This record gives sequence, C-alpha cells and structure tokens, in this order.
Amino acid sequence: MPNLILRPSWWLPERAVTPEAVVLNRRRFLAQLGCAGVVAQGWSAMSAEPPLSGPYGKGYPHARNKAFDPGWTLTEAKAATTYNNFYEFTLGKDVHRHVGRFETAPWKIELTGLVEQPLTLDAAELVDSMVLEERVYRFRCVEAWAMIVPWTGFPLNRLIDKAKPKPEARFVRFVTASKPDQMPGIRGNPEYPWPYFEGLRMDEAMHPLTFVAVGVYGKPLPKQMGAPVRLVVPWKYGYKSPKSLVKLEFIAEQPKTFWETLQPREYPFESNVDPEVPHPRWSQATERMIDTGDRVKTKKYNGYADSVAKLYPHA
Ligand SMILES: Nc1nc2c(c(=O)[nH]1)N[C@H]1C(S)=C(S)[C@@H](COP(=O)(O)O)O[C@H]1N2
Ligand SMILES: [Mo]
Repeated sequence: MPNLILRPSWWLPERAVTPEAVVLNRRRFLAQLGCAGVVAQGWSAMSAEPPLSGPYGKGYPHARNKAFDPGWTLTEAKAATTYNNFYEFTLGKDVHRHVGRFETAPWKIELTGLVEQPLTLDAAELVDSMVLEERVYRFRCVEAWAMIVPWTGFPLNRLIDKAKPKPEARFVRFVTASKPDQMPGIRGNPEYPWPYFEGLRMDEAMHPLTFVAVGVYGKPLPKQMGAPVRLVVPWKYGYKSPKSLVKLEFIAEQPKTFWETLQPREYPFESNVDPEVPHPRWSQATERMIDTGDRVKTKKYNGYADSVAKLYPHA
C-alpha cells in the first residue's frame, strides 16, 4: 500500500517511536554510578566524527558572530551528529552509519533560472571565497525534536547576489544531490520523488537569518548533516533546510516541495514553526531537546519572531 510506504518517520510523533531520550538519560545515570569509562567508550565506538580532510577544512574554527550568540547551552555535538534526518541514506536517525560511500568533493553548485548571471561554482572555491562566520541557531524539526548548534557559513543573500536575480524571480527552488550509488536510501525508497527539493520565497531567501552552512561545531559539516553545503532556515521546520545542495533555481511561481508533493496537508510550503498550529497527527506545543531529553515550550517562529514576523503580515 503506497500510502503506508510513503509515510515519513514522523507519521508518529518521534518521541513515541524512538527510545533515544531514554538511552541518553540512562547513559548519564550510568556515568553517575561511576561507569564513566565504559560510557565514554560507548560514545567513541558510535563516534560520527568526520575526518578533518578534504578541501573544506580551512580556517576552523571561524569567529562567532556576537549578534547570533545569545549564550544558550549548545546541544552536545555527539547527539547532533548522530541523530539526523537525511532520507537519501536511511529513514532512520543513524545516518552517520550509512554515509561512508558519499563523496562530497569535487562538488558543483549551479545558480540558474531568472538571473542575469547564471553560475556553476565549485563548492570548495565558493567556501574559500566567502568570509565565514559562526552563528548559534535553534533548529526545530517538525517531529517535535530540537537542538541548538553553532553553524559555520555565510548568509544565503551573499550567494544569491552573485547571480543577480531578475525582478521576475519571486521564488528560489533548491535541489539537492541524487547519487544512488552513494546514497542507499534512494534505491531503497523508490516511491519518493528524488532528488529532495525545497523552496523559499525570494524575501525569505534574502533574509539575513537564512544561512548557508558549510560547517558545524567548529569543523566542516559532517556528511550526515549535509556536506558540503546546506541551507539553514531557523524559523521554519527542519525539512525546509535542504542538505547537500546542487542547484538554486530562480523562478516566478511558487514551486512544489518534496514533502508537499507527498503530504500537502501536513507539510505546506510555508511551514513556519508555530506552537499553536498542531501537525494533523500531533501537537507542536512542545519540543524535546535531543541531548538532554528536556521538553520545552515551542516558540512562534522558533524564537525568531522579532526578525521574521514582518515577513508574514497576514499571519
Ligand atoms: N537532502 C535532504 N535534506 C534534508 C532532509 C533530507 O532527508 N534530505 N531532511 C530534512 C529534515 S526533516 C530535517 S529535520 C533536517 C535535519 O538536519 P540535521 O540532521 O542536520 O539535524 O534536514 C532536512 N534536510
Ligand atoms: Mo525534520
């Protein structure tokens, strides 16, 4: 029954289907009992630390931008790099175990469509050409989990400016990598409309919060988090932050998105974080921090209302 197969993992609220929080808390409990050594070994055995090689490793860590450093406690790097969504590899959270064959260099990114200056950029050259900064953002998945991570990168508007969009360009369509030989989830789930694709309004794409991440936790992005180049749109649900980008297409009409194609009622184009608008199958009023298991209140626009509410005057 295709409808069943097409159900995303968040068909159930993820807290109901994953024992992750319990596992993490149990580890802390064991550590308090004096089993810290065993615990640490467990962590390193599961380690997802990427090797610091390749063309994306220069200059780390980059200076943190004080304007985006509210002093929040960061999510543990181990949790953020081992609990991921990247369906091209697996529908499970252990993406880091499935990315071994994924080659992220060389890598091309194309800017095309309604622009004065169509461009095809080498990702390593692009990263080298940009002034990189670190920003601490909250990140909220529609599955009601959240994290606070330091991304390294640059505002998307600096990349868009290079292509000089025409006035008719009202939307940006983002297309991500499709490498079936390297991404086992693509062949494993042929019902999905690969490649993964997303979209933003032009004013959302140009907003200074909208960020192109090339690193996290002071290192180049690990493959499972979307190497070499991904989007981060902190006031929208996580699926609006496509990973491993290969194309930005400037267009006049609102594009369809990957999840909207599958479940339009559940994953509409705009998808701003809103505690008062429940997902059709669960509440969005609270969220679970992926490292501590703490449950906290969800904030409108994921806490970024002061910056972005003006984009949505009719909301
Ligand atoms: N290409 C691609 N990008 C993607 C996804 C995906 O499956 N494929 N999942 C999205 C979802 S649902 C979330 S919550 C975030 C997860 O980002 P993280 O694993 O770095 O936390 O990536 C988003 N970007
Ligand atoms: Mo998500």
